Amino acid sequence: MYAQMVKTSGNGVKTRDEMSDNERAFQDRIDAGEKIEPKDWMPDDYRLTLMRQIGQHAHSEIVGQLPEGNWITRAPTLERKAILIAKVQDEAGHGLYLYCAAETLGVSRDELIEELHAGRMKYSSIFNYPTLNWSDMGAVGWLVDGAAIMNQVPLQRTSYGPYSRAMVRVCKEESFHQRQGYSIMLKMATGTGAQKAMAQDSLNRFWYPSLMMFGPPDADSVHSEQSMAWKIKINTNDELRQKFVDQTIPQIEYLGLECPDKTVKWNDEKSGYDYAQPDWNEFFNVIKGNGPCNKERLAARVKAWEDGEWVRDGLLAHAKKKAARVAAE
Ligand code: BYC
Repeated sequence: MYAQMVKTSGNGVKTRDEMSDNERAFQDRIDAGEKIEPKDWMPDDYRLTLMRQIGQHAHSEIVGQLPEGNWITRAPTLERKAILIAKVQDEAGHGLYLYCAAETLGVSRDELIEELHAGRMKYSSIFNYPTLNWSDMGAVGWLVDGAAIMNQVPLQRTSYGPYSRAMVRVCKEESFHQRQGYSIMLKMATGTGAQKAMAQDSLNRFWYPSLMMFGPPDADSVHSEQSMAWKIKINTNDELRQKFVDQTIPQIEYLGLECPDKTVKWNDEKSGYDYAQPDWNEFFNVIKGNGPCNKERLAARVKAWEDGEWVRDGLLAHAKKKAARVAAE
């Protein structure tokens, strides 16, 4: 159902005159800042846009466990290991809240997972880059979770009730993730020369991919206009990217590291930094499935799903037996 319906979405923003009575009343509720709840009437495209965005967000959380999970066994201390396990576990929880929010729109979790495994649904481009050493755990927490929060804080005000409520909890946990990442970076950047060089190398590799997390430039963003009219998105991709750069440059300076973008310069007029765009050809290539780790990530998810079949079967068999017992009483 998801795949068939998505083909019909993305038809552009309707003017008030083009809207049906239902659509006009719906837009009025959005404009008045009301939350839309699962049983309320909503335009098909609103439902589809949310299924796509929340579904892809859920997939990002689950796939996002892989690059960090890779380092649990090699964390340098017991404390760092415990923190990393907690963080990776949080991501599973975020995936769960988001799949549940998507289910309230009428798409099952199994269906969304099938779409992911078939390569028809996306997940965040960032997770197609490898984590090569321990300081990458710092860069991921600091930059990747930092970019995620920048995007998710406004989403707490998104118009769809279940999504906005899921975001409240996710944001609280993400801010802990961001701090644990910065704490690793601080330790590395103030350590030995070799450790500082590792921190710099991680920043160099994760800077541009982090900027890509906010999506293509506004001029190339197909969904932004309609999503913003429906308050599914609160800010444009470029607005959030700018806020991220403005927040991160002073943090780089505090670490005593160098921004890989040598053109970064404070601009008094716009009260923000001017910065270089990432390579957008690379981004489009990554989201088409051709990034450094796309195949590996998807293969890991498919294997986990297949390996877990006996658990799902066992739970279903148990539920069936229990229901039969209750019925016989
Ligand atoms: N990666 O019209 P646009 C996290 C796609 S990670 C892949 O601007 P939209 C975490 C886009 O889907 C963050 N694909 O789209 C952190 C569309 O293709 P489709 C996850 C991308 O939806 C640490 C096409 O490009 N967060 O949380 O208006 C550990 C055109 O783009 C990307 C969310 O998902 C990308 N970076 O705006 C674990 C937040 N960017 O779908 C986990 C919620 C764009 O038509 N999502 N595309 O085939 C959003 O806010 C929006 O969906 C985006 C994109 C800003 C990402």
